[in-house]
Amino acid sequence: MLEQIRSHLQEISCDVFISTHRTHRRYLTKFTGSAGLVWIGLDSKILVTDFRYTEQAGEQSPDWEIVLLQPTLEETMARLIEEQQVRRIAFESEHITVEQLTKWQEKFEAVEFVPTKTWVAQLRQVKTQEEIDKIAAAAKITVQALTALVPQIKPGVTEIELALELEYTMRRLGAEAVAFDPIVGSGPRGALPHAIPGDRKIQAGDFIVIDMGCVYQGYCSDLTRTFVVGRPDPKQLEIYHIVLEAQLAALNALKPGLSGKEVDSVAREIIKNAGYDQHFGHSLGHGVGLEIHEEPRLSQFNEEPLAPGMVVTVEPGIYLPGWGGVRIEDLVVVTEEGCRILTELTKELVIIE
Ligand SMILES: [Mn+2]
Repeated sequence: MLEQIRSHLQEISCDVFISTHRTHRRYLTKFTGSAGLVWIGLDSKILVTDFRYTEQAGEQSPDWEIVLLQPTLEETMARLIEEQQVRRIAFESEHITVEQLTKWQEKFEAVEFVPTKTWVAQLRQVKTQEEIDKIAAAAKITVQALTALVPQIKPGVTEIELALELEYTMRRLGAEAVAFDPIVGSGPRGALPHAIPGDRKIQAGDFIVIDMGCVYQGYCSDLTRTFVVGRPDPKQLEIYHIVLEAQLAALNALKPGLSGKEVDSVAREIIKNAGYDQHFGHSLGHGVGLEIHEEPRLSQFNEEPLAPGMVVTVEPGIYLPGWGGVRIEDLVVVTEEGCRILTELTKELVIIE
């Protein structure tokens, strides 16, 4: 991946690419510390970090030259700029504050700071086998935790209690953290796509949307299922099966070469033909990796072709204010022929008796 960054550097006549973004730093160097600067020159690769982390950086990033940050980031950069005779520095305009940039420009008057976007985010879209294995392990923990929760879903239990149980189970199964606070939306609250679990008690007749994920060795997972408490009524069955049909059709269609927009459209058409397109107000899916939401998007705004090794969610939903909602989400890896589901768990409507 350094070759791509170096070729970008040559295209815009820069000497160095720098990044202070934590996730990018981890992706490029494997260093997990909370502070540091990645410095990639045409023939140098340096990780600048402070006293707290130099030993850890040496262990995690043995192929990188580790430079001690001292006494400040700017003083350390000044030494590197001098040593390497740097004239033009490429920086990440999406991740550097105006204040930081102004400080650099004032301190290094002879250096030109050139804004760049998405170089690392682009690289991160296609996962290595090692990354896919970690995401798959996170997905497996997530599936196990939700499976273990099902017998505990019953009238009288609150959304908060269910969310807490999920967090605890995922950690106990080996997750290092939750990827995001679990979403548990019961009854009418299921109409909020990102419902914050509350004191509401589960009742007979509820649909319950549960959306959850964990982090395993830095990598995230994402899974949603919708359950019904007691016998579903005809409207619940209708909505559930429209969402399921849309989800299965998108999974079936998903393959390299199709754009995020095309895959989104497969699901959106089905929901539209059923008359509920106004109630599917989010995109079909998103990339998952070191971050829970990353490129590529399965949305009307992504016309880039998908490629093998990308990991995305497929999560159509229908949300009816005052009534409730249904979302069904799987995490998949794009393969040569189509896609492989990492969150293997039934999608038949599970009826909680
Ligand atoms: Mn998701």
